[in-house]
Amino acid sequence: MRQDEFGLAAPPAGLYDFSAAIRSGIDGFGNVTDADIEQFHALGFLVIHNAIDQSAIEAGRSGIRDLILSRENDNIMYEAVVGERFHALADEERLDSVRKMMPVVPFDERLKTASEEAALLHVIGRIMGEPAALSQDQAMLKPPRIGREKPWHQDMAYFNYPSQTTIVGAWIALDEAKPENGCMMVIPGSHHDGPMPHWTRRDWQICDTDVRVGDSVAVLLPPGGCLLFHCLLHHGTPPTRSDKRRWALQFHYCPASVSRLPDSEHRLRVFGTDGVDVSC
Ligand SMILES: O=C(O)CCC(=O)C(=O)O
Repeated sequence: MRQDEFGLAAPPAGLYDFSAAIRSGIDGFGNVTDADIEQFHALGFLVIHNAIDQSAIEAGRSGIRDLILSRENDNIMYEAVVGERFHALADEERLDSVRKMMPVVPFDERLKTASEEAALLHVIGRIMGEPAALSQDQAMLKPPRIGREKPWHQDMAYFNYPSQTTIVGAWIALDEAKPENGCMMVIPGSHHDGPMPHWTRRDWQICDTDVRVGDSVAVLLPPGGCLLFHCLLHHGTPPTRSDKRRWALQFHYCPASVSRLPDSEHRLRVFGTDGVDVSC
């Protein structure tokens, strides 16, 4: 397996191809038309710019900042290259060492407010054909220079729900997200392929050789932009060596009438038994 400059497992060369990119988006949730909803079902995603305004962006950033700096927060996953040094870092270094926090909504009113944004819930409800309920919430961060990849995967491989459930992810950029600093990459229409086997490699992921790299598209987002995506859409994010921080909030919503399954038995049967005890 290839290694990166930190001695960690690296993606094969060419796994993230930035030659195709989406730079535009619908201007605000209020302008999502019925044709856009149909497009979501056809392509498995929708890009919205100005999904949240500047004050909501600032609120999201300060909510995340306060959680990272809180010494009582047990939900922090820091970069492997930082390791146990994390606990002794000064505040500014700490901010640029965290990869993920989950959950965040129960611990910060500003992030809870972001997850309950009425216009967002309304669009997701239109996609699902019924009211949406929050099922998972995360801060997804790529620290400058060291942010690791999230290999190609389907989010449904991490969720214990009946197979036909349409769970929708909302990935909201708090910083500009582009290929250099690890933006989201998607394979349009791949949700129609159904569940793919996942394997424990660099993560719980689709096998690198099963990724249709030539069909992939980078989704460039300005701060406040949002990618809505289907839980079976193939997606991932490349590693970053950029000096630019990439912070995002990620909320997953399920149809309010659907309940989580009591255990992972069904999910492992569908996606493969490597996935015991994983969380997205
Ligand atoms: O934000 C990232 O880097 C990865 C997000 C993602 O694809 C996920 O958590 O499912």
